Formats: sequence, C-alpha cells, structure tokens
Amino acid sequence: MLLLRKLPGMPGWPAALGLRLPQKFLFLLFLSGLLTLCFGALFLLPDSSRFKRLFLPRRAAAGDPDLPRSPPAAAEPRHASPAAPRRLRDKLRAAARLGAPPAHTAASAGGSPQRGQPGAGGAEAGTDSAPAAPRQTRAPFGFDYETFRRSLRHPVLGRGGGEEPETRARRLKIREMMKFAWDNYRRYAFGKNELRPLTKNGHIGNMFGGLRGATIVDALDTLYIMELGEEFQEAKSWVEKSLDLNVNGEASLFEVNIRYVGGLLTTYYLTGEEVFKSKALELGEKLLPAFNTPTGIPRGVINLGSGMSWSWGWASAGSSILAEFGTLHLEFLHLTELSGNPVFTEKVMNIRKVLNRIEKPQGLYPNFLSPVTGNWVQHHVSIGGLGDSFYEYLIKSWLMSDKRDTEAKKMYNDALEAIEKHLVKKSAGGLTYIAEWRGGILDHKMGHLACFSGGMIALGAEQAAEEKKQHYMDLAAEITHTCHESYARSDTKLGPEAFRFDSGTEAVATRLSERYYILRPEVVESYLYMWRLTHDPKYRQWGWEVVKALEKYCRVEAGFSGIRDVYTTTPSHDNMQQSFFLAETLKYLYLLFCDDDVLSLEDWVFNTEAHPLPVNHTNLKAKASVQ
Ligand code: DMJ
Repeated sequence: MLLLRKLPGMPGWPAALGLRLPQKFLFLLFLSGLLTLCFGALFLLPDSSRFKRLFLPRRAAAGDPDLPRSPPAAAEPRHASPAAPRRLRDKLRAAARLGAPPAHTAASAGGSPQRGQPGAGGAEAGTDSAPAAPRQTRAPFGFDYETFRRSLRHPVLGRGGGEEPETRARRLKIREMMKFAWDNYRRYAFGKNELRPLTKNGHIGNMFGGLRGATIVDALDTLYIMELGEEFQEAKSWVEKSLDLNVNGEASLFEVNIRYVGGLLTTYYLTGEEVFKSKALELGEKLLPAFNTPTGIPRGVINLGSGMSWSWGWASAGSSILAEFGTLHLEFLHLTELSGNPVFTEKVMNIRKVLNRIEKPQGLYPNFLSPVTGNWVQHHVSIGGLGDSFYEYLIKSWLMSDKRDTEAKKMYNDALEAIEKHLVKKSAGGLTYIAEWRGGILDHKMGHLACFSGGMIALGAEQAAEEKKQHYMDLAAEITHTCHESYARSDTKLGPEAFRFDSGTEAVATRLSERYYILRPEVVESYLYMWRLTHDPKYRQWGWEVVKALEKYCRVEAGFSGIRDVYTTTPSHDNMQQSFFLAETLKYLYLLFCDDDVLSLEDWVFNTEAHPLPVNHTNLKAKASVQ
C-alpha cells in the first residue's frame, strides 16, 4: 500500500496510468490478490523457517516443533566449492540442515552430531534411538585427532623400563613369531586373504565378498604395536594403493566389520593417518543396506557392490545370528564418532531396542532371530560359537562409553545372571564350565570360542555390586583354569575346537571332528585379561606354554599352520595361517609380556578381533572442532 501512496508532486500509479475509478478498483483488487498469494507462498515453500521468523512473533516460532530452537549459522559443506553449481550447493545445504548428509558425501561432509543426539561414540547412558527420530540442524564436522590423543591417560606404547630380562626376552620371541608369520605371508600371499604355509600360496575364501588383504588389514595394528616399522609401512602402502572397496560378492557382515572396519579404525586411532579413517567410513557405508529389514536386524550376508543382503543358507528359517548382529556396536559407534553421521549408531541402538522388547526364555538369549518378525527362531543358547561376542560387546559397550552406557551394563548383568543360573556347571573333577542349552536340555560341551568368557567375566567384575565382585573374579579364574586344562590335557599342549564333560571325560574332545586347533586366540585372550587384572604369574606361565607349543607343532617352513588333531605329537597341518593369528593370538601373547600401560585397559577396549578402540573419556568433548 505504501507504494501506492501519492507522493507530493508525483502522481500515484493508477493515476499515472490514466485509469478511471472502476478500473482503479479492479487494478487494486488484482494487486492485493497478488500480494496475498506471494505472502502465502512463503509458508508453503519447503524451507520457509527464516521467513516465518521474520513474520511471526518469536514465541510462536519457538513453539514450532519443526524449527531449531537456536538456529546455527548457515553451514557450507567443506567440499562444496564456490564454483559448485548452485543446485548442488543448495541440495547439500538442505541435507546439512536436515542432519542427513547425502549418502555419498556422508563420510566426508557429514554434520557434527549435536549433544543429546544418539551415540556419536558417546553411547550415552541408556540412550534410546528410534531410527526415525527427528534430526537437529548440524554444522560441518571435524574429528580432532590431537585432542583425542591428549585425552588418553597412558602413552599408547607405554612408558617402558623396569622389567625382568626374561619377560623382555619372551616378548621379543613373540615379536619374532609375528615377523615370521608376516614375512611369509608377504612373500607367498601378499594381497590375498590368508597364507597357505604348506603349499606356499594365498587363499581368498568367500567370507569377505571380494575384499582382499584380510591378513594385511588384520595385522596392521599388531605390526604397529610391536614396532615392526618397515612391515607396517608395507601394510600401509598396500592399503593406500590396493585396498579396493568397490567389489562384488558375498561378504559376511560380521567378519568384514570385526576384521576390516575394526582393523582400519584402530589403525587410524593409533596413527592419525586419514587413509585408514576414510577407508573405514567408506566400508561402513557399504554395510548399511544389510539393515534394510522389517525389524532393522541386519541379515548376515551382504553383497558389497549391489547392497543386496540375505541370511546364511545354514541359518534356520532365514534367521540372523546373535553373535553376528550383536557384534557391531563398538565399531559402529566409532564410525559415527569419526564421520559425525548418526546413522551408524542408530542402526545398532535399534538392534538393542528389538532385543530389549522381545521375551527371553529363562532370561537367556537364543542364537537365532528372525529379521522379519523379530522373534526367536530356535532355542539354542551358547556362550561359544553363534552367541559369544554378543555378550562381550555388551560389557565392552559399557566400558567404551567410559561407564555411561548403563543400559548395556544392565543387559550384560541380566544375561550373565541367567547364564550362571542355567548353564554354568561344575564337573565331578571340580572343573567349572559353561554348557550349551537346547530348548531346556543341556549339552555338556564347551567350545574353544567360549574360552574368551574367562576374560570377559573378569573385565565385567569391576562393575558388579560390591558383594559380587569377588564372586565374578573367582568364576572368571575357574573358567580360565578349565580352558587351560583343555590345553594341558592334550599331547600338543594346544586345545581342541570343543571339549566335553560327559561319559566320564573332562575337558577333552571326544569326537574326532572336534580335535583340531586352528590358531585360535580365545584361551590366551583370557590369560591376558586375567594377568592384567590379578597379576598372578601363572597366566604368564600358561601363555609361555602356548608359545612353546605353537613353535613346536604349528610353525612350519613358511609360516604357522593350524593342526588337525591336538592329541597327536605328529600332527597333520591344515595348511592355513588364519588372519586372526596375527590380529589376535600373537597380539594377546605379546601384550601378556608387556607392562600394563601398553594399550592400557583404561584407555582401550579390544573389539572381538583384538583391535583396540579408544574409550570415550571426553564424552564428545574430544572432537568438538566444528569448522
Ligand atoms: C575371530 O575372528 C574372533 O575372535 C571372533 O570373535 C571369533 N572367531 C575368531 C577367532 O577364533
């Protein structure tokens, strides 16, 4: 209207146009209609919040749930150059405002997570994250590596000094074993997944969906920790130049996560080298389609190229496996931490939600769950294969959150209580073991895989109620002792794949098919935790017995090999140097002869493949560099 007011010495518009009264009226009517339309349109545009704030009183704007309470400054994604086409830039801006970076840019340009948003490595106490939770406005994110390093309470490789010469000599022997395993892999199988030490060639297998170099990625952090500098550089430059993530094929979500994502994340945290971070994030994104199921429980197998996923053929009724979908939490929280993209945390928090909702038989978690209905498919419970690392990740989630994730702690405590009540048994000869449960019927067998539980129970004892702490330490020691017996009762002093407590036998394999040893780490893993938490010298002694047995029965001309029968001193070799031998078995043995401040348990939590991930000491403050 102001525009139409007649200014002195200047005719108004309608007059200037020489219009008559009815025409003037029509003109004004048309003009006011136009204005109303324009004003209304502002409210229909997708992003009209700024205009709304201009036109609406403050309080009304604050009460609008669609509006951020304190809008951050408009954020320019880092890689959107001024020359970028306006449309692309607008799209990126819109994505940043919604808190959802476009899939292909999420890793590099994602927004920083807001405090109070789920996860982001914070694993807030009892955080609940519905996948569809409204996201807040985010600014570009940058992980501040230096601040993270300052948050550690101990030097990563310890302070050194003051040790017994024998301890040092034993540690150096294990380092030599690592160098031998690596050198032979490099010589005969470099770039393949594993070494075949008898035939002196490489093995690819079908677990990693076309990914290569499993031994390289699994070994990176062990080489670094053992200060095998040249070997570490070889491994690093292979990752830089040859680790191709654009592959097709059936990959195990679980194996790719624990070995590749875990190995890359750890090496980034140890070195600060961007290549490890960006590969981990890129690979993490490729795993996400596995979660596209009605419940959000991921399927076990994924094609990394097409994103198609399905369940293992052998898993009953298309089910997902507890130890597989329950062993993603630690790595996925770190993927959020480093990318600022909450989607990783949301995915694993949703798994928890499903598990918390569902009824558990006698408080136990069966091993098979339908990703479609969210119901248990079979009532087989085991702390060994198919179940194992699900329990491990509960207690480690609590530790990694710097003891804030109380939901994880409660789930762990409840599960352990049920396990103790229904599965923990004592043999006639006084050995404590954890049996398996099949719909209420006990199978008095313990797998080698279940032997990690001594270490886990010891690690968790600290959080138990005062009157139960000693009880759990005793239980942990008893289980570790039983696992040691399974080694001590064999002719090679290495343990079988499974041992039984029935028909008058104790801690020995009774079936031919269970007599093999494939360089697994679980028993020495428990020795390490028991040593660190009790300093009882017997654990170092037991670890050294394993070193000697490995040297005697598994070392061959071109590497280390598993054996087919631990009960014969002329064993036949299986011709496979597993990548976890370098990632876990040798690492745990080496750490057993290191001071406690080398990868201190105060600063690091080991994933299930022995890749240490940092404890979140700073509760999101370490990386607060919004650029
Ligand atoms: C490793 O890949 C991991 O420890 C996993 O949790 C279980 N199996 C192997 C080692 O035995």
